[in-house]
Order: sequence, then C-alpha cells, then structure tokens
Amino acid sequence: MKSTLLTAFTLTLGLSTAALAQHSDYPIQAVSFTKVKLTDNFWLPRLKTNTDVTIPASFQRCQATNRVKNFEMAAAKKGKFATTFPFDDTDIYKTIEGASYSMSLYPDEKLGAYVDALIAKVAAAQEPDGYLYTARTIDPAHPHAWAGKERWEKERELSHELYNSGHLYEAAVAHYQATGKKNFLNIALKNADLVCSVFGPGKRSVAPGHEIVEMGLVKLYRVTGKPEYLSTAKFFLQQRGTYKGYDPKSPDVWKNGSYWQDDKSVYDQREAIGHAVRAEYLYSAMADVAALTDDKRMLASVDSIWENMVSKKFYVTGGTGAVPGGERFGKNYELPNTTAYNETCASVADVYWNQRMFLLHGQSKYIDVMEKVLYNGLISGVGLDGKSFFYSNAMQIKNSASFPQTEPARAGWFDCSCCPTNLARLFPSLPGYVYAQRSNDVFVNLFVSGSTELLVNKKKVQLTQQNNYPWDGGLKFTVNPASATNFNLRVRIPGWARGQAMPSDLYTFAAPSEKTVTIRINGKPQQYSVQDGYAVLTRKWQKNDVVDVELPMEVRQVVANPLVRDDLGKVAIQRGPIVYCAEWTDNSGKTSNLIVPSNTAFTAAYKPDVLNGVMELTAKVPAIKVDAASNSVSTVSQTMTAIPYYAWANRGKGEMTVWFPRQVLDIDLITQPTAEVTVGK
Ligand code: FUB
Ligand code: ZN
Repeated sequence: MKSTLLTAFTLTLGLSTAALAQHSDYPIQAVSFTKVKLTDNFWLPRLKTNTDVTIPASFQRCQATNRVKNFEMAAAKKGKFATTFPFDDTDIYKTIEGASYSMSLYPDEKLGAYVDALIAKVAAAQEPDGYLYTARTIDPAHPHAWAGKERWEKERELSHELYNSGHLYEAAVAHYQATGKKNFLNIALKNADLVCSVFGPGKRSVAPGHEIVEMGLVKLYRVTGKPEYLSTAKFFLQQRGTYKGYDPKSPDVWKNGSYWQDDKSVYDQREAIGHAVRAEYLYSAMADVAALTDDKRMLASVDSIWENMVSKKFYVTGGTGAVPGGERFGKNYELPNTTAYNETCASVADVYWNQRMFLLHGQSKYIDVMEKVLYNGLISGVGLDGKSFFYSNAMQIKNSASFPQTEPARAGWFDCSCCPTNLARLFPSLPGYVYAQRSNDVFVNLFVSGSTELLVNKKKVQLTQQNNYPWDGGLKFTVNPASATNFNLRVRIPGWARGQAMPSDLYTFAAPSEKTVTIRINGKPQQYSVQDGYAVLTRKWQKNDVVDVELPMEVRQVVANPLVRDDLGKVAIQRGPIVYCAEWTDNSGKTSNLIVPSNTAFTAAYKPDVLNGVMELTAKVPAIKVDAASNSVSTVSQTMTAIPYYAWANRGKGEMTVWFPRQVLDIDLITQPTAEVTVGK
C-alpha cells in the first residue's frame, strides 16, 4: 500500500524511480497508523476525546486568538501581525495534523471541508516563491521583532522560520497519508523547494534555531523520494557547532550556544542539553538521517545522548527538561521536584525520538521509555475534559504556612500554545506506535486492544489484541494468518515486568520480586527466550492461534540513584507502567506529610467512577501531624490513597506528591520552590 502510494505520487510529480533508490533505512518499519484499528478501553476514549473536544477546541482557539486572521492578513498583505509569537502559525499546522490522523480513524466530511478551507487560507498566505511565514508576509517592512529585517536573518536565534516550515511539512505529510489529498502537501513541497534552494553547501548556511525542519524534510523525502530533502536535512544537522560567535567558556547557555544544541558538532555531542523540545526534535532527526544515510558517527552520537538522558536527566514520570529558565535539560542528576518544568511538548518529542531509536536498534528499552512517557508524563499534560492543559508538568505541589506554593491550574490555551496543539497531533498518531515489522519478525510494542493486518512471508496475517491494560497484566493475542506460516512474534516484555524500573541505574525497584511473566500458546505453557527485551515466539502460526501473556501487576516502590539529591530517602510508587501520586483531595487535604515505609502494603482497586476509571491504591501509612499551635509534630496512622500521576489536577488545586519519604527523617519540612519561567524562547 505504502509503495503503491509512493509510486503513484512520484510518477505524478515526474520524479524518476532512480530518485527513490535508497541505500539505507531503518532496519525495522513501524506499522502505519492507518493500518491499526483500536478497540482499547484506555486509549480509544482518549483518542475520541481528542477528536470530539481537543481538535475542535483547538481550531476554535486558533480562530479566536487571531492565528487564522494572521494567514488572512498575509494573503491580503495588509494588517498587523495579531498574535504574540512568530511560531503561532504552527498551531494551525499541528491541529490540521491532528485532524488528519483523526479523520483516518473517524472519517468526518464536515471536518474535512473545514480543514480544506483552512488549507486554502494557508495557500493564499504563501508567497509566490514558496515562502510561508505570516509574521513577515503581512507587513514585510515591519516584521515581527524576532524575525529580522530580511528572511532567515535571525533564523539561528528566534525567528522560527524553519520551525514553522518543519511543522508545515509534518502536518502536510500526515494530511496526505490520511486523506490522499495533495492540497496541503503541495504547499509544503513549494516551501521545501525554496528552503532547499536557499540553504545547502555553497549556499546559505544555518543551524536552525528551533529544530524540526530536519524531521519534516525527512518525511517529505519519504513521500516524494526527492534526494534534496534528505540532503538538506543532513546539511542542517551538520551546521551545528559551526557558528563562531559564541563564547564557549561562558556558563550562560545562550551565550555558549548549548541552549540551541549549537555548541558542538552533532558528531561530538554526547549529552542531552539545552531547550528540551529543540533537543529531542534534533535527536529524532539525527536518528532519521543516521538511518537513511548510514551515518555511523551520527548514530554513535545519538546513542550516547540517549544513554545520557535516560541515565541522568529523566524524571520517573517520563518528564524531561527539568529547568524552567530556558525550558531546558539540567545538569546530570539535576531533577528537582518542587521546580520541575517538564514541558508537555518535550514528552511529545520524546515519543518521536524513542520510536526512532527502536526502529534503529530493535531493543525494547526504547519502547519501555516511550511507554513510561505515554502513560505518565505525556497524558498528564491534558485534563480529562480534553480541553484544559498543562504546559509544565509539576512533580510536587507543597504548601506550608511559610512557603505557600502557587498550585498550577490547567488552562484551555496559552499565549505560547505549543503544548495543546502538540497533544492534538500526538494522540491520534498513537496507533502507529503499537506494531513494527522486520521481515519475519513481528514486534508487539504497546499493549493496546485492537487489530492490524500485516503481510508476512507474502501472506496476510491478522493480529488482534484483547486486554485491559494498563490495569490488568493479562494480554491476549490472536494470530490469524491467511494460511499457516512461519514467523517470529516478538512480544515486548516490559522492563518493569523483568525487575527493571528503568533501562539505566537512574531508577530501580526498592525490593526484588519473585513474580515472573508467563506465556501460553493455545493454553499450553511455553518456555521462551527473551532477546533484546522481547519474548520471541517462533512457530508455524495457524489460524486463530492464541497467545496469552501474564505480566505481574504488583505495586512496586521505586528508588532513585542517590545522586538525585531531591529523591534521597524517598520512594515513588509504580504499578505496571503507571507511576502514582497522592493528591490532597484523597488524603485529608495534605500529601507532603505522608511517609511510605518500605513494608507498606498497598491494595489496588479499580474505581470506575473516579477520574474516568482508574486503579486506585490505598495503604495504611504514617502521616505527620502538626499541633494546633504549630509547636510540635507527631505521627498518626492514616489511609493513604494514590492515583495515577497522569490524572492529577482534575479535581481542583492542592498538594500533590510523587516522591514520598520513607522515614520521618527524610521529610522535607521546608522546601522553598524557586521557579523562574521563560516561555517561548
Ligand atoms: O519555540 C517554540 C515552542 O515554544 C517551543 O518548542 C516551546 O518550548 C515553546 O517555547
Ligand atoms: Zn509546548
């Protein structure tokens, strides 16, 4: 199907098939979102809410906040840029991207017509040579302050011209794949042709100030086979570290270039640094380009950066980008709780990056990380209503008389509204992360009920999943080949089910578990080997073969590497892939006084009426009480209730804790939060 589309498309464009000759690519291919149908109890309602609430609200907000008007004014070449940031155009692109994915799940003529009308407005705003950036086109004599007088003059800093292009490309490809229409894609190609004619060896050079154009160009390359798109993506990556105007000795991340990942060549970068969203889009593009051009040095860099992030710069909830000032990665092990930043967009980027790392290496550790992000720090970014969001995902909300902390509230939209629209596009793309294939190896990466149809050994194989994940560890897979056929079904055995809280020593389970993973085929217990984190089930599959996998769903305590100062003496609570928190509303108004000793026995109970249905954990624990005169403290036994972290802040404002002291000694009686927030830079 994919190659037919590609061939039909390239012939229409008049591209020769020689242009398609690719020497290298990811050794593993993801099964496209268009081929995976979900029936899942956990994800499907979220995707439905995204379709029914988030996407319409997002379009409405793009309209109400003048983002659409910017395009109309650019088309008319009249008016005054009417929003705050030069990258506000991308909110429209990202929402179209989400709507496109969504229409492939839920066809919707009215939505299709609305999207087409919006695309026509985008087309009208595009300059004749392909340039598309309303912040300049509306009034080229008075462009946005971040834009510079001439095109691309401030691209290395904050103009976001290529960032806008990158989101345009990503959205246009999704729209083309989902609808088969080329109206949006043609706009993207015209812009990309301009970009490729301006930038490249012997032409203009820049390390784009906010990465994503590289990933977008790779997607256009995949659709069209046009080599310039890939070579320009690689050119942009190779420009990092070439700018001479930084002061490499400056500790200031802007002045030494590390904020933009521009302090070193990509070939010399080994650490996740700078603005987290920029960084993770860069690393995603490095994986793409390393795969497509067989660039082993680039691969070595991105491998090391990944190791650094998962070993030293990753919250237990999957959040990344600890430091509010510059929305960036901190130093190694700098993972404070009271000031954690964790931009939702960084989690979105992390999903993209880990998917690519998996496609490169075929190891489950990348999906373990992706799963952690998906089920925790990513979906915490959206309220259960689908229209209230967190830009930053806190790790601890703590109030004391001396240091009252302002609890964050979810908001419907932000001046800088990158996160809501990034979620709008990520959710409906989820079916594309469930399965992957490498000839006779079929990978099951995520446990999401639904089905897909694959071609293995030239035979159609239908694969169906039925489960109640993440609440239940019982997974049922039905394999249904058109006729009996040999292949390897590789079922991911999550790290957390193999005694590994994290594929690094950043987090470990506090105590070992005796429980093991069991697998049966057609009811018969199987001996299986685990390779690269997958149970490899090799056999001649017959019609309606049934595989049952039982993952041990225990409540585990997690401890952090002692170098993470903020988590010393503390534990987090995890059950399956879900990381828990305690919220004030379930815990007599306070959570910073709860202690979780190592012998705490939690009971898990599914509560269909709580927070749209969650597995709730309860336990008797010691809690600190302060006397009425605030002169003395004592410990009382109290029932503690924990809910999935992702579901916090849906019932009003108050204290929230992820990391609990194990002993009275480890309680932070006073912690002063010191958040300094810089958005949009
Ligand atoms: O700069 C564009 C977007 O705005 C970034 O990705 C976010 O972090 C926010 O700063
Ligand atoms: Zn964001």
